[in-house]
Amino acid sequence: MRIVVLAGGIGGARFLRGLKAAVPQAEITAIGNTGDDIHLFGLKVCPDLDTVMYTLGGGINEEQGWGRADETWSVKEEMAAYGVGPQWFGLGDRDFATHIVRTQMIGAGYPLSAVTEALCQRWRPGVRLIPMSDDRVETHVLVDTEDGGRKAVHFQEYWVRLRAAVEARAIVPVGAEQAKPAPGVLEAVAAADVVLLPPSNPVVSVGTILAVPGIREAVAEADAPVVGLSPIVGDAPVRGMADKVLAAVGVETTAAAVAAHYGARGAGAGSGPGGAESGGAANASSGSGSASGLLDGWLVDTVDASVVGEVEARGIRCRAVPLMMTDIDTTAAMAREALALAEEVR
Ligand code: GDP
Ligand code: FO1
Ligand code: CA
Repeated sequence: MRIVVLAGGIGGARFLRGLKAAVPQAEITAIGNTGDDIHLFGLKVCPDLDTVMYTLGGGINEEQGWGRADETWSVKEEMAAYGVGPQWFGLGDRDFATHIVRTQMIGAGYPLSAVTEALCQRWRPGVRLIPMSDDRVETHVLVDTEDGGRKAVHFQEYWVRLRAAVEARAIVPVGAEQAKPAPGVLEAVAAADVVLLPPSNPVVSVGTILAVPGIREAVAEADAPVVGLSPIVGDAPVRGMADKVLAAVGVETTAAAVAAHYGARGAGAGSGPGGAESGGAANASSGSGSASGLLDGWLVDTVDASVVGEVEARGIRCRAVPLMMTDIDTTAAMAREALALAEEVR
């Protein structure tokens, strides 16, 4: 079975780990979000790709969910001693090596997809990890300034330095419109037996991937069923800042509203990406020109069972099952439920 997953960082990575355990024989392609990428200290850092690679390859700091296990911080301390920042972004020594290899290869002319493949030869994540694009895309967040104006900050600055404590007015995936899907992305979606939207951030992870022209259309038109798992449980993101960035695109923080945002396949996208009601917010996914939504099926957590009828009324098959990724077994059970729902709607 060929499974394609549009993956962000922690949510995507943990789901993929459960999916691998659930269907060890499957050929899994993870299409990774690169909108979180940032250039620091002259190096290219790809947080979501690395989170997937380290999580599946056994190198992740489990408690944190990002960065390397057994990390040390000498390089960062030495940089600070030279007065070179930023201090607010935690790059550890082991992680630095990844960014040095990546930046060196890009400097030598290799595209990010080839670099990612090379890095994965060490980590052997057991899935094919492809960045959404080889072209540079950077998610920026529009925030208010003290003098009553607005400014755009890099997503990492919004999340890590500002701790998402200020309101996000709009989300802008800078460069997405000009970006092309990386080699293999559209082919993988077209050849898939199932496409899964994991419990990743619907705006700054999945939304950014879908903002690369061609990817959203490929998913909407895939022969395979498309099933998503809600990243919102009990009207709250389990972790992270999904509530803040959903508000920026005019979507409520509920499992039902996220389903409506993605929209039903074959129907108008409702409030969702590319839909007429996307509110003019500069969300990644607006303006694609495609009328169709994305979902055939949607899983919500059992605490959100009351929204099943509302989601089904939109033409999306919906089931309520436990969606907390507490360990690999519970996550594998989630993956099996998603695949069972895909069979139901096929
Ligand atoms: P990021 O790039 O590290 O932010 O990770 P993703 O975009 O892949 O996933 C982040 C999203 O995962 C957050 O919006 C959370 O709501 C969601 N999430 C994290 N842990 C869980 C979980 O155990 N269950 C569910 N359903 N969602 C989760
Ligand atoms: N998240 C933090 O909250 N603080 C950090 O200092 C930080 C550093 C960092 C370095 C490398 C990396 O791959 C990820 C890192 N993250 C850090 C996580 C990252 O900012 C975000 O969680 C994701 O980009 C959100 O999608
Ligand atoms: Ca991310």
